[in-house]
Amino acid sequence: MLTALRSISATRTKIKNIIIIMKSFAALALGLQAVAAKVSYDGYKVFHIETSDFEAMQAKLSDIEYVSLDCESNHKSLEVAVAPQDLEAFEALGLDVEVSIEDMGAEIAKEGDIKPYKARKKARDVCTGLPDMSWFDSYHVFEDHLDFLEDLQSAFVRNSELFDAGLSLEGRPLRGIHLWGRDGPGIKPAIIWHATVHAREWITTPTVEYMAYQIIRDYRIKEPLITETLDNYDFYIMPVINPDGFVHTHENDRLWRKNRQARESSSCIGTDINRNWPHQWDVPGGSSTNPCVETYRGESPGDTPEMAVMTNHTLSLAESTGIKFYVDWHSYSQLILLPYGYSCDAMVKDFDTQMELARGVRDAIRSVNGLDFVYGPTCETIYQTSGGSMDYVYDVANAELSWAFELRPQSPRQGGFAIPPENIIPSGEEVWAGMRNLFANF
Ligand code: 0X9
Ligand code: ZN
Repeated sequence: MLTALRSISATRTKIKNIIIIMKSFAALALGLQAVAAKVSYDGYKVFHIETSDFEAMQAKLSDIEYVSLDCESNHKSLEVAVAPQDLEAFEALGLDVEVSIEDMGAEIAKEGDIKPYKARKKARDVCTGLPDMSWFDSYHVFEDHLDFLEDLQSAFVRNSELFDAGLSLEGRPLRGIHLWGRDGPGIKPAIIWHATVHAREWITTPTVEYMAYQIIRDYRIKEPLITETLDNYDFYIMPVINPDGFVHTHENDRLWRKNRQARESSSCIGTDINRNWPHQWDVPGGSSTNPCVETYRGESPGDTPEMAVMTNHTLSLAESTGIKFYVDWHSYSQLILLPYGYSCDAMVKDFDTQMELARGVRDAIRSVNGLDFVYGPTCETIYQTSGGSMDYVYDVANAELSWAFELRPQSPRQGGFAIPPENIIPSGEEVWAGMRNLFANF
């Protein structure tokens, strides 16, 4: 009997070992695959194409392998990164183009090394207990952003907590930090900031982290404006609301935008979460019904897992305390965007007040590093966007202000989505000045 048990247990151990070995091989294979699958943008050339017929131009480019880097257009132009092997075919089209970036790979290389965030407790600032500012010297992987947020929170334990609003499709947390003032949590109207819904917009993540850091630092030193602001509003800051896409930009494709959802109808992956909000979702012209396009809206309103998480979180705050101010942080092109996205005819009720506030923010931003941000309603200022965050949070969640920002740089010529990490602190400083100006005028 004992022998039988022993032999069963020995067999189990053997099986376990075999499984471990198999798993290791699988992991190795996956690892190799991940390495092998990483897209290189070396030699990709970025072109700016002016056009009076956006769709016809897209059709002309149908045989060319390119990545769409559109960001600033009224659909009067396209920004395309053309693969090196297709450059000849592209040039043969004889289009009237301008070169924005000679080599996309070189721009990505300028983003520098992704430094690990090992420091944690050891790298605290001795006075404030906050993480060391060296965090902002480089870009970081998703897991490190989770750790950084934890470290921020532990420097402000009595006035903050981390929250997971829910999980992404691949099971990663949509994590945020909730900050409150004198009267405790969940009483005052909400200020909600989302960043990195578009995975490749890397500057947005550390920029909002920088501002979270400033709020904590300023409240702790009793800086008057931030003390008053945090005593009157609760902040819910979520630096990465598209974690699967973000991980994909690190591991596979630096220029990935959407989430990582597969669809039965197509072999193309990914839904643009910022076209999936369940409000004015099917207004034609503001999104794509084609799963292969960067602005694919999904099969039905709100059918991404990330959206279920965000609407749930946003609506629960709308019902409990109300929402004072929402921002969806994007990059690039230096814009302050107001509702509406879905229509150029719809106008917010307090248009003049909002424009006045936006002008103040624009001026405050300019006063820091001299950068110009243009402000105005989204549809007119950038292009039509249906199923976008700001329209939902304004109309459905009844936020008093519901904006989007496009952070630095202004143009693709300056790197577009890929800008050196030396931009992180200046970006944080300028929009923080913008936010302070707004808080003073709320
Ligand atoms: O197209 C977008 O979603 C945003 N521009 S980006 O180049 N970063 O992709 C504009 C978003 C503005 N609209 C809303 N947030 N609704
Ligand atoms: Zn974006």
